[in-house]
Amino acid sequence: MIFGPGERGTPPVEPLTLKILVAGGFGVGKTTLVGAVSEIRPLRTEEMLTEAGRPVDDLRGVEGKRTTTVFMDFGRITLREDLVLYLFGTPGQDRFWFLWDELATGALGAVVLADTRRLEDCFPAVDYFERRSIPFVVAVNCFQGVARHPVEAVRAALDLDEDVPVVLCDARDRESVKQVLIEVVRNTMTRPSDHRAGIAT
Ligand SMILES: Nc1nc2c(ncn2[C@@H]2O[C@H](COP(=O)(O)OP(=O)(O)O)[C@@H](O)[C@H]2O)c(=O)[nH]1
Ligand SMILES: [Mg+2]
Repeated sequence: MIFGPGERGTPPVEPLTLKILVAGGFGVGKTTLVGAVSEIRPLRTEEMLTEAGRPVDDLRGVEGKRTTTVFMDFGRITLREDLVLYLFGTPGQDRFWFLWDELATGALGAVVLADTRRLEDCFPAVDYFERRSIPFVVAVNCFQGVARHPVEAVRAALDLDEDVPVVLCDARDRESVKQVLIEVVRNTMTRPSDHRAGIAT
């Protein structure tokens, strides 16, 4: 026998790969979340943050430096053998919004991370995905392990549609983040969306 019993009659399938964005305000835990679940060494952005701290004018004339779709976190997680997610953490600083459109291309779904102490920080991300009809899940990062506000209060404060899931998570915890991502996939798959066309296999 060339093939093992489990492989008989089941040709190997190329996994479905989905591009997922991770957005939210500065310091809300995006880098932490991507790092918690990624199977590949996450591309860190510390050096970019240094870059970000410079006066904007400093970037003039050195546009070459912006090769940097690197102004973001990147990670990969195999949710199932046939389902792989590529995670792209979006930059939190307003001045990098010009990168978002490029980043959003082909994105099937998104996580908007929220910190209930600074809920307003995620308004721009919520707006952005609503306007582009990219299905998203709001994940409340429970700093100190506690939900300060019930999920329904967060929903009301963000004025979310009924069909936008709001979940609680700990961005440092792999299992917790996995649950969030499973919710993102479920939310993406159950919604008819033009973005489905962006699925790459
Ligand atoms: N206590 C606690 N700290 C967190 C949590 N998530 C992130 N942090 C910390 O918050 C800070 C900002 O997180 P980071 O992932 O860099 O935020 P980003 O700007 O959204 O990428 C870091 O020092 C993290 O260690 C959390 O769930 N609980
Ligand atoms: Mg970060």
